[in-house]
Amino acid sequence: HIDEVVHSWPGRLCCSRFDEETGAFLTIAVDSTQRGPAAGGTRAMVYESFGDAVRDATRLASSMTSKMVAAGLPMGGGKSVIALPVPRAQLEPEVWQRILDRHAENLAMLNGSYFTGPDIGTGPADMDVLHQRCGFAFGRSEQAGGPGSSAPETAHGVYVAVRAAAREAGMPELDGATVVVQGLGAVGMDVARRLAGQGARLVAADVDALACERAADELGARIIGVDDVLGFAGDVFVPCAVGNMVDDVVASGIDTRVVAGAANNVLASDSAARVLSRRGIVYAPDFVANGGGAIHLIGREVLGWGPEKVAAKVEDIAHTLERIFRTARALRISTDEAAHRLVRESLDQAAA
Ligand code: NAI
Ligand code: PHE
Ligand code: K
Repeated sequence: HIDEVVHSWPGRLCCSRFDEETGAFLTIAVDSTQRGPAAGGTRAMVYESFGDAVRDATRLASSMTSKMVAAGLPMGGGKSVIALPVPRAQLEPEVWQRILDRHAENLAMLNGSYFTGPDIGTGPADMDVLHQRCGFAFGRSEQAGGPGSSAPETAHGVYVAVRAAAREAGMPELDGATVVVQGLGAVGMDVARRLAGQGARLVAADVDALACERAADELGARIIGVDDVLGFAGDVFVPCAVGNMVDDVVASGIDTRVVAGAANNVLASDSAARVLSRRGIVYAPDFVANGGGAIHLIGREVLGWGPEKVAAKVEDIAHTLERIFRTARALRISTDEAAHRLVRESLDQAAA
């Protein structure tokens, strides 16, 4: 596994540390610092192997580079992955605090070439701790002087992306459209609420029964099994759980006209993008659709923007996507290839 990572990742630095006392394996990947210090969240979850954790960190770090470029933010891409011995919810609080201490030491060692933030398994309260220990963390709680959770602006951006992709697929309105939401966490639930507000019919799945209950009660969502969500017939598929869900086989079975969501690295391979494209499914590239969180964190904490400016920049995701859709149509390439092409052009221009 490590071999595969080393040979295929074009990034700058990937460093790992095993903490014997807690059994946590901590990795930080810095993909690029070309445009500014690297930034990207800390993901804390259970992995099948340490190799999987390193691979996730490096791929997610590269996606952060693309996300920053696509959103026009003056930052590079990085990511932290903490492979936990048991799920976060089952960790004793002292054990988690010790893991955060180790992570803060690692961040301090990178000394500002990389700033972290929240991701799956971490939130503003953890950023409060990391910031207090070492300073290199975005997304502190408002009580601690930070801008608060990135999830609402991420959800705002995903909503904008769903609307733009639906327009491209010939659906100017979502009233009565069937929208299939995978994952009802901080982002998924918020997106679902915004779509329900537009009259969409919600179909949703989550491994967490409580989250499903809330979506059914509050939003009238029809709840389906987590294994049924990927091929469910509808108009829009909104992945808001974990990544690597859509490989070539899944892409061949997706039964919606649009795929637009929050999950980072939703496509397991480049070829999955081509399968979707061949089937006429409009895919909003993940690193564009889910840029709202980065715009919120970097906008508020690096660029000094207020909430209104952040919201306006998040609305611009629609224009970025329209440009990508036009390029894909003109060059007869997938939207994912078109998005990567725009990122490469922008990086090359800056380097020239
Ligand atoms: P979260 O942890 O609050 O929610 C994820 C939800 O997915 C949880 O409710 C979980 O139970 C559910 N889930 C996990 N595996 C599942 C499965 N196999 N099927 C169905 N549901 C499953 O995380 P959050 O913040 O909502 O993020 C969602 C996704 O969006 C993640 O992939 C994250 O990396 C990405 N993202 C989040 C941003 C943010 O600002 N929060 C920004 C950009 C991307
Ligand atoms: N983890 C989120 C993302 O993937 C939010 C984030 C953005 C965290 C930028 C840190 C820096 O976009
Ligand atoms: K989180």
